[in-house]
Amino acid sequence: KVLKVDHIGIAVKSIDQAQKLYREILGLPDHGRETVAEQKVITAFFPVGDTEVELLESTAADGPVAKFIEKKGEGVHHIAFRVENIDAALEELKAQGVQLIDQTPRQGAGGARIAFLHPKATGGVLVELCERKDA
Ligand code: CMX
Repeated sequence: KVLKVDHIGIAVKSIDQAQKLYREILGLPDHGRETVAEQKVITAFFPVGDTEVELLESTAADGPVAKFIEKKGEGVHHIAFRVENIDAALEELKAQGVQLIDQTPRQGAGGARIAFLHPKATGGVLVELCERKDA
């Protein structure tokens, strides 16, 4: 079951630059930075109501976010849906024949368990499933 939009991921060249808008101009609280080394990104979370904006900056020229910006420019990178049980959600999607990038969950920012659906199955939008212990 999808509970809500957990966060919207936005690919930026520089979190330091982009945070000016989110923190200083829009006045959103800043939940700090976290490096997800395995995915070669630094993330910055800004809560908005009961969801969050996640800025993503690449830590390497060959990282997925750097490649995304090279191809499409800065912009919305993914939408993450919070699910109750990510293992059950993935099994259900597999049973329905939905193409996945991740067959099993991996570690996301903030200790979440995450998995990506293939953009081919979602009309070109990268969709992430996300399970958090604090749900
Ligand atoms: N939006 C739309 N399409 C995308 C996409 C995006 N953000 N990222 C990749 N794609 C497309 C690619 O263009 C490619 O399409 P084609 O097959 O037509 O060329 C296809 O999806 C597969 O992409 P890929 O890069 O070849 O596949 P990988 O398995 O190597 O990587 C992915 C896919 C999505 C995991 C990776 O690109 C990515 O974005 N990883 C970073 C994830 C991230 O943001 N991590 C931080 C998360 C922290 C958190 O949210 O908790």
